[in-house]
Amino acid sequence: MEVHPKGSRARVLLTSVFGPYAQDDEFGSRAINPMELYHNQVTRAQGGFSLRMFHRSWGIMMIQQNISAPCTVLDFPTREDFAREITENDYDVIGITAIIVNLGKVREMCRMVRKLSPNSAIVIGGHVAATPGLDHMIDADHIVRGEGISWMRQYLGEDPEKPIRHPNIVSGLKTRIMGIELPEKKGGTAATIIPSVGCPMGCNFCTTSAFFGGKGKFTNFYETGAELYKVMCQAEKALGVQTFFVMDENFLLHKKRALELLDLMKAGNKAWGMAVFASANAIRQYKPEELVELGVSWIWMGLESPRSSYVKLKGTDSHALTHELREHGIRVQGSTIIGLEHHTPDNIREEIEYAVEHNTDFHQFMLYTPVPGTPLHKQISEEGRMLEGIDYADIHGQDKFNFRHAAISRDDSKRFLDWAFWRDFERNGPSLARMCQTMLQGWRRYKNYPDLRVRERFERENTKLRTAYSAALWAAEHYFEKINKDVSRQIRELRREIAKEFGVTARVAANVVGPVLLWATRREDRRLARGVTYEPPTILERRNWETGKRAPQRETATAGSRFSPLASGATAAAND
Ligand code: B12
Ligand code: SF4
Repeated sequence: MEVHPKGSRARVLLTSVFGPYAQDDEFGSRAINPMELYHNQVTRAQGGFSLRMFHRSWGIMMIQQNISAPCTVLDFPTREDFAREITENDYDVIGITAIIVNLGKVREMCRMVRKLSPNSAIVIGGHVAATPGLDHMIDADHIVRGEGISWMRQYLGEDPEKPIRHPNIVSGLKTRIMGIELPEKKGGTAATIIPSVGCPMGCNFCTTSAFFGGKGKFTNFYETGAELYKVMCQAEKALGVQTFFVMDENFLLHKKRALELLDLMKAGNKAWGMAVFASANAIRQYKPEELVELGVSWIWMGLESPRSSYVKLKGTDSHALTHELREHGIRVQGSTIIGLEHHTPDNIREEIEYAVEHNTDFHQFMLYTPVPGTPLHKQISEEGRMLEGIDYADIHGQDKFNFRHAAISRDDSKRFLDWAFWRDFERNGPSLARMCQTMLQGWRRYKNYPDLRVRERFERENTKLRTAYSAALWAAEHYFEKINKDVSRQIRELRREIAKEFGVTARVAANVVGPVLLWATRREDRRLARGVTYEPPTILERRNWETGKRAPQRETATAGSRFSPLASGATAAAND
């Protein structure tokens, strides 16, 4: 493999694609595809109750942490920010991370680099690299498919096998719900931990699995529970966290590692909480008490469809599993696919109804979408069913089909998808209220549990039940009076149960702060109706920079920067 002539002395910029994102533009931003996990694909029909937050570009953070070259990470720049950064500094290597929807932006950024920083080598990584024929669509020097840390280390002449150093990552930023932006205090947000990339289950539509080798393959950064424990202790110390967002496509599948971690948590007296992704077959390997002891407080699980034949769901009654997990205080985020091959206009409503009946705390709906690089894309292409002329920017599963479905038209695919989101909200109420119900159930079951760590975690997590969440429930109850009286009544009962459990504090919080939250939620609804959108802050972080720092060598391309560059590890977040 080619090694950069400057090796580890090369100055490297790693950047995500430019925003703003939540708008329609010629570079591929789409209003329907904002840079927000929950609002984009989970709670988008929940109006002011939608959970809004941003997540950093973890892939490039991981790479930055694991090379010894002077390296800048530029996250969520505007075009002007990007132009300024590559003009004010001499970068030898400019790495751009992107997924397929953002191909148009990658093309534009390559064009800008050739013009503003012609001596830089351009490296493209992330899922966009799976696009067939990408090398003819953009002007880049290297297109990297799959795992990027080892690639970049090799490219810089470093040892690709060195142990992986984990960056300290605050999982979400600028969280907003019910019209209020939550204060960001140290330790208040979970830390993201990335134990692996890829997933060996190899579901036919899954891009993450396909990108890192497909069925049976994945890359483990931390093989053992002990390695993971060390990384978590490091994050606990640096970020002051007790909760972790474990970004592993199927964390519970690796039971030996999870149980070793549990032993160490017990020995170290760690009352940690964990949000994980896991398939049903992986979850069923554990007793609920084992999951609770491991700190699992949130599981993202694929439900797909009652008639799908995915191995991960074989033999699972997903309704019963969801119910059981919630009874143990584990919040469930379900994920259902709309537009599977067997769906028809006649059965789809019934299938959506079945999905909604799970009454998960959160529910993601996505269109069945053949994405380049997956077995599904190969199959549908061979069958001649891929639609021509669909912009890559529109292949994100939240708009319309990108293939010819046997029974459902493109326009109907969107109508059914939108209906699924709406129906889940109308029938089950705001996710926030469902979450409170799960938390209360968990508290009642585990408040006297023999393992002190478990009691401590529930105590910690449930502090909010008696304060902010009681107020939020008061607001939700009154908000839903006009939408669904039944849901409103259920929320009132839940609020009363919480008050019974936690006494006067919960009642006062509900009655005093509740009306304020109701007002703020309605105000947020009006803002959203006016078309207000949210954008992530631009962030710039430098590492090993002292050796690579240079005085600006060219004129800046644009006036005024919206971020302030800070040295290693510091975060500048100054949008607007
Ligand atoms: C966090 C996340 C997000 C965040 C994005 C935050 C951000 N800053 O971009 C949010 C929630 C906003 C998001 C949104 C969307 N996402 Co998303 N997201 C993820 C998720 C869950 C984790 C990504 C991650 O950090 N993984 C861990 C890191 C370490 O892995 P990685 O990013 O792949 O990086 C590795 C390599 O790819 C490579 N690499 C990455 N970048 C670079 C750069 C260089 C230079 C090099 C050399 C190598 C390299 O090296 C890294 C280490 O090995 C993935 C699923 C997953 N498990 O990966 C989906 C995923 C990336 N998202 C996906 C999609 C489709 C979307 C949405 C379109 C969703 C939608 N409509 O519902 C939107 C698009 C938003 C937008 N406007 O761009 C798809 C991408 C599909 C594809 N083939 O392009 C994925 C794979 C999920 C899936 N299976 O469908 N997402
Ligand atoms: S179990 Fe989930 S992450 Fe794994 S291949 Fe299937 S869809 Fe992808």
